[in-house]
Amino acid sequence: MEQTGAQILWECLEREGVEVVFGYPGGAILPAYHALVHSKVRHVLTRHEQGAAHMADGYARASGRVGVVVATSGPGATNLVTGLATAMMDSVPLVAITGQVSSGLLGSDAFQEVDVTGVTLPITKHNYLVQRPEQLAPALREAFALAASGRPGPVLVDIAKDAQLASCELDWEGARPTRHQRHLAPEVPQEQLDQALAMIKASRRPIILAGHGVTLAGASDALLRFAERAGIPVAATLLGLDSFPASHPLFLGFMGMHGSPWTNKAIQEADLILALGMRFDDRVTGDTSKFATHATKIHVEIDRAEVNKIIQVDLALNGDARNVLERLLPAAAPLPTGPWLEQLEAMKGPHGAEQAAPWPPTRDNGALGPIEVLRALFEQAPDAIWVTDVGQHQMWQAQVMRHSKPRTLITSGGLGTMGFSLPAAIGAKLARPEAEVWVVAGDGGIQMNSQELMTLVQEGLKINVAVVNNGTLGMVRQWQTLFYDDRRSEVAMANPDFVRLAEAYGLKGRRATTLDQAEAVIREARTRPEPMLIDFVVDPEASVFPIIPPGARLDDMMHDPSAPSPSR
Ligand SMILES: Cc1cc2nc3c(=O)[nH]c(=O)nc-3n(C[C@H](O)[C@H](O)[C@H](O)COP(=O)(O)OP(=O)(O)OC[C@H]3O[C@@H](n4cnc5c(N)ncnc54)[C@H](O)[C@@H]3O)c2cc1C
Ligand SMILES: Cc1ncc(C[n+]2csc(CCOP(=O)(O)OP(=O)(O)O)c2C)c(N)n1
Ligand SMILES: [Mg+2]
Repeated sequence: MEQTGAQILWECLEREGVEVVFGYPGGAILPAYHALVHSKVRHVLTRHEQGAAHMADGYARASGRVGVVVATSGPGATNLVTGLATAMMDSVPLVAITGQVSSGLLGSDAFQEVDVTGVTLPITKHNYLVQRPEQLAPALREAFALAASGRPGPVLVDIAKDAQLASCELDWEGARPTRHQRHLAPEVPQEQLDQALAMIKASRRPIILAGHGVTLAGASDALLRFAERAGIPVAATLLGLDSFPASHPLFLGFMGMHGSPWTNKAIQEADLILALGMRFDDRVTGDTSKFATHATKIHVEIDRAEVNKIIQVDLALNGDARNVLERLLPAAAPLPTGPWLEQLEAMKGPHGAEQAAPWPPTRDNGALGPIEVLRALFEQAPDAIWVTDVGQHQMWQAQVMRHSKPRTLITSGGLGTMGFSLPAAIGAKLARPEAEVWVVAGDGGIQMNSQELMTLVQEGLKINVAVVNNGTLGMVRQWQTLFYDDRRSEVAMANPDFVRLAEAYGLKGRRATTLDQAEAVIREARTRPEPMLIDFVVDPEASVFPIIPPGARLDDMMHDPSAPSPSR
């Protein structure tokens, strides 16, 4: 039976197991929206295509499944660009479907024509321009396979309007994907595993660096068993923070620019580094020429292009982190790491309960301390999914909260996209309806996609939104304070009344200016059935410490000059 390209599109999505897509209609994608009415796929109408892309991203990060976003040609498609780049940087599996002008008009500057495959070439894993209905199923099946296989990432399928309108028979079997096989995880040879085991066995001060790839590989359980069996402490990148239980005695905490001093120091003093699914981002290494110079380095990494890109390693295990760990496990034996673990415990001192050491919790000026707000949130909702925006509040969240399960921290790490959190949280809630979901955003970032509050209400989602409102672009202000003579250039922001803004959209709005109020409104937000936005009015002068100054060594951290001397 012949079907239109538009009908084939939705049937392919259904066969791929897609339950929900996030999108926004327009001229060149109208045939697809016409056919959508007969599809079982749920469509979430957003208020901006950027929001739709981040929702698909949040959906994917919370579930491990491929997120799907739909947009029209021209401005619809260009509005996806930031969302695609965000997903690309953090290895998130997405399929973006865009309408395109009819094939006969391509290249003519037709109404709402943009060369979307050209624009998105560097920010997608692959992309397709479909000009005939017969090309649709092969392109879509391959797009899903590519997005999810090997190192995940976004794939875009641009569909000319005439290909949506014309008809053909759907040949599902004939559209079986093959190209993704080149991206599948290579099998690590046994000799290399044996080499790794010998290196590990010879070490006395080993450390595991757990990254996002641990979660992507579903390797958290294997990591826990391996670390426990061998007695190796585990440090985490921002995107790896939820890959290992933070309350575990072997957990060393957050590494890198705003990580804890003992974690960074441990990396510098280690004699062996086992880096798992992390890509040595510059926020993680500090000065690369002085990074962990005493350590033998093993890198378990699925993407060969990441090996020896930033840090030269002694042994690369090019493959899947879970596969590698599960194959290492049977031969792993307890190492004599007792003295090393004792040394690390002593370095942590009394602050070891948190990922990092943000001293002091509150400046002594009577203002509500942002760190106290993050602590109060975490104390009341330790098992929630935390979806953070970008800036100081993002770093305090990472320092303070202690995740116990994978996929409970969703944040834009590599691109650092302000405006990410609210839409990503909507996607996360749709992926995990049973989970408690919180947004933690700055006053700047929440205004970058605040229109999605309406999507949240229209979809009837219970998500709470914490705005850490310091009345400023805090992270930029902090860099101006510390590294640009405290000259404050374009960082003070006039904000809307966030409580009334929330209420205009149909959420409950509350404000907290003291810790008592903060604790009470968090309690209220958690017990009310409807979504709530809380405006936490916090100290505008607080900075995130410790911090590695630009260009400095990993363990050459700057501490809060006003803080009491910590156990560094
Ligand atoms: C304001 C700000 C401050 C920041 N400060 C810090 C900081 O102090 N510390 C910090 O850590 N980060 C910080 N970041 C985040 C940082 O920029 C990076 O995003 C982060 O360090 C990347 O972590 P990652 O390498 O674990 O994850 P990714 O960048 O997602 O890399 C994952 C790696 O795992 C690989 N992989 C994927 N799947 C598998 C698999 N199945 N098996 C094996 N490998 C796999 C991928 O190929 C990739 O190389 C900050 C970000 C912002 C916005
Ligand atoms: C889209 C985008 N534009 C600019 C930046 C640069 N930037 C990084 S943090 C930051 C300030 C964020 O301010 P706010 O959302 O209020 O959070 P705070 O740092 O105050 O917690 C800016 C402007 C960015 N990361 N993303
Ligand atoms: Mg702010």
